[in-house]
Amino acid sequence: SAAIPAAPPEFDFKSYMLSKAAVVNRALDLAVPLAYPDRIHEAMRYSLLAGGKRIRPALCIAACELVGGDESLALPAACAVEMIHTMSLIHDDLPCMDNDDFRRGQPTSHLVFGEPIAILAGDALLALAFRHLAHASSHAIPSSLLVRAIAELARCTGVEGLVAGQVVDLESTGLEEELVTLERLEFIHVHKTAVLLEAAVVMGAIIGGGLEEEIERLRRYARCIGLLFQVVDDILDVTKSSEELGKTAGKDLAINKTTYPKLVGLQRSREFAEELLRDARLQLEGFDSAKAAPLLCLANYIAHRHK
Ligand code: GRG
Repeated sequence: SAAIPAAPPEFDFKSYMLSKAAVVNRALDLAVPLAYPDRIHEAMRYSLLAGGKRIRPALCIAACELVGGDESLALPAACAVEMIHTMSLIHDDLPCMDNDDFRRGQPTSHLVFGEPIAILAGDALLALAFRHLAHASSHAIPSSLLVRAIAELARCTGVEGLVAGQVVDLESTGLEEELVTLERLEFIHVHKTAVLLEAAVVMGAIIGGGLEEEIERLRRYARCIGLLFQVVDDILDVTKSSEELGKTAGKDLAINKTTYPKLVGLQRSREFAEELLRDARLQLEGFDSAKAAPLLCLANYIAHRHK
């Protein structure tokens, strides 16, 4: 479509993502060695190494590289954000939350290890994220920047971030349909999804030594693609559900939950997604276009993915 910006033709996005994922996977593997007590370490590794798309680590590294930092500088922050993401998925899947049986193509942690160990694996990953960030980066990065990055990650994880999103989401389940307003839906999406993408990008920009103005522009970019991620997810939910209706009678189908298409219709949702993509691209315009290619392609990928 005409709305899709042309990324520099020489930039190979797929190879970029695969190579970043490989680097991150290796670092995550090393960050959680098997040790006593075995079961908890196995549980941490089970979820962490299950093969997510590693979008957040890629965003973190790409932002760092964009402002002139090296991949290796951003790697501990990239791993930390993936640890937080993974722990939030483990807790989200618990019977007391979403009660899901599958995640990243395998049975959920609590089904394999039992609820107590799944909860503790989440807790351990939460603590490890900050330990890993503080420890692994301590020699290469000025401590003032590192402290800023740590504060950013903490804010986006806690009661101003993921936790707030989850609480409002839980409070919205079972509410009368008309009480789930666009405002409430947006609050949930921004806090459950956008904040961690924001932390990933902003940490990368801080650690890479970005100027204040660059950090803020990248923060705005991240907020756009974060919300975009969920709007597209909602659209896919609806389009997938109607395709699969009749095949599946699952609780995951969008018919049971509030989505953008439900509130504003499919057409308006698609327009909103295009607006968010345009806004995200706008934030990248001040940067060298070759250097901004990874973040540009990541935005396009999030907008035009099919699952
Ligand atoms: C953070 C202390 C703390 C507790 C957890 C449960 C909870 C609070 C928050 C829920 C957060 C949640 C599950 C948000 C959904 C995020 C989301 C968009 C997941 C899908 O991300 P992808 O597609 O997944 O990047 P992969 O598997 O590829 O990494």
